[in-house]
Amino acid sequence: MPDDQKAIESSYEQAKALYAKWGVDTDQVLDQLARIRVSINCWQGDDVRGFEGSDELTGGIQVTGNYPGAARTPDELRQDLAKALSLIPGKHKVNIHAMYAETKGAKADRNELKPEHFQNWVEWAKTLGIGLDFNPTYFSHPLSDDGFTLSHQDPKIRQFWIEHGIACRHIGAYFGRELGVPCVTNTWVPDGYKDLPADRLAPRRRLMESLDQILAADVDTRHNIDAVEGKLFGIGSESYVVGSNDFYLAYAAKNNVTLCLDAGHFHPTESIADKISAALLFVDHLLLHVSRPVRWDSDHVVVFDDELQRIMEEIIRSGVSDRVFIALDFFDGSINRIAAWTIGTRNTLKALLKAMLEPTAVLKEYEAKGDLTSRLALMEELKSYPWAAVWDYYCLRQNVPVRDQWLAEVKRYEQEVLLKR
Ligand code: RNT
Ligand code: ZN
Repeated sequence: MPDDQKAIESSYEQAKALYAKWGVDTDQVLDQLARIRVSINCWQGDDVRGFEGSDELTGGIQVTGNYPGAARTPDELRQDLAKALSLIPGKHKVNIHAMYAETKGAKADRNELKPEHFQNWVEWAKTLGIGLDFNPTYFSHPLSDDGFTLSHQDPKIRQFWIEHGIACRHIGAYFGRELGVPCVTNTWVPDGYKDLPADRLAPRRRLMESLDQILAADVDTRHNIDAVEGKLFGIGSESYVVGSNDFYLAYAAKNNVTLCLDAGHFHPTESIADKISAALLFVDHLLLHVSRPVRWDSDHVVVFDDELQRIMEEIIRSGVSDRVFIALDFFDGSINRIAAWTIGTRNTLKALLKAMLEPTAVLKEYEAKGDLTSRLALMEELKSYPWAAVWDYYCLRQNVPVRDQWLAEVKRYEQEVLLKR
């Protein structure tokens, strides 16, 4: 056994003993962590370009940076994703968008997309034992150029997008059926105004009616789970977003669909962590877009910050990990894109692990007894407990690089693959 491995194992044993004193079984925690699938956003790999030949990203989202090596083809994107997945412990999901269809040269507009256009993705996912999630693409298309899609005042344009939404739900069900892991199909539309609207109501009513039509299509809910994602503002929709959080919270509760909370889509001091327990009393499932807002941007690579830890703590403390789908949503073109995936996903898993290692029962007991001093004292002391030793051991056991060792692998891949593109 190499020295390094011995050191990791003995640190783990020490950590295990410390957590055991609080009644936490670290072995069990690692089994629990291994059962969680994080949905990794494919669009980090190609700067949200897709394979439709369009160079322009619209919809009020933006990627900056021109780090070399962005994936240009489906095969390159899958190869890069597979590389990232090999550096991340556990079995996960990959989240794709309708614009990543492969129509093999045939013309298929967004409303004509079919499962067969995603067959390569499914076959690839099967070989890796991962699941797929899906998103209709309501941006980067001529019929979204004036900033409206499902809430457009022109019924023909609305109809086009409704058809797209329905097509995507069928594709989602195909993913779920083929892969044996339900697919979450998430609807986000960019619709909104840069400046003050005279009518806030009518577009919202149209959005509601369009969603009703999309969801009325008969799709097997065992394989496809529908989610809706709101937003506070986008670039070019600063004054008004049709699909706001209030709109979707009410819509999801009333129609029993999954509510998507994107960490970057709220006022700066508002935290999605606090929304989880509130929303889950009224909807069955939540989808999280784990992201990091920085000033006006909502999509920086996820780092191990307080917000990330609060989100994961809420999921674990409330015991709702089977009702919350965890997906990532960020895009940074200024750093190595495989590193971006690896950093963001490993951080998400670390925060989950740290939350799972918490003796929550003890904290809740202090709280019930009114001993808020002990509650705060233990919460703070736990921050410096050796959870990182448990993480290192998990990586070792899952056969992925321990600590920063993954970086050398990414650098090698950059030399051998990315810089040759
Ligand atoms: C945009 C939303 C949405 C997108 C992806 C690409 O503000 O967050 O989730 O980021 O669908
Ligand atoms: Zn999002």
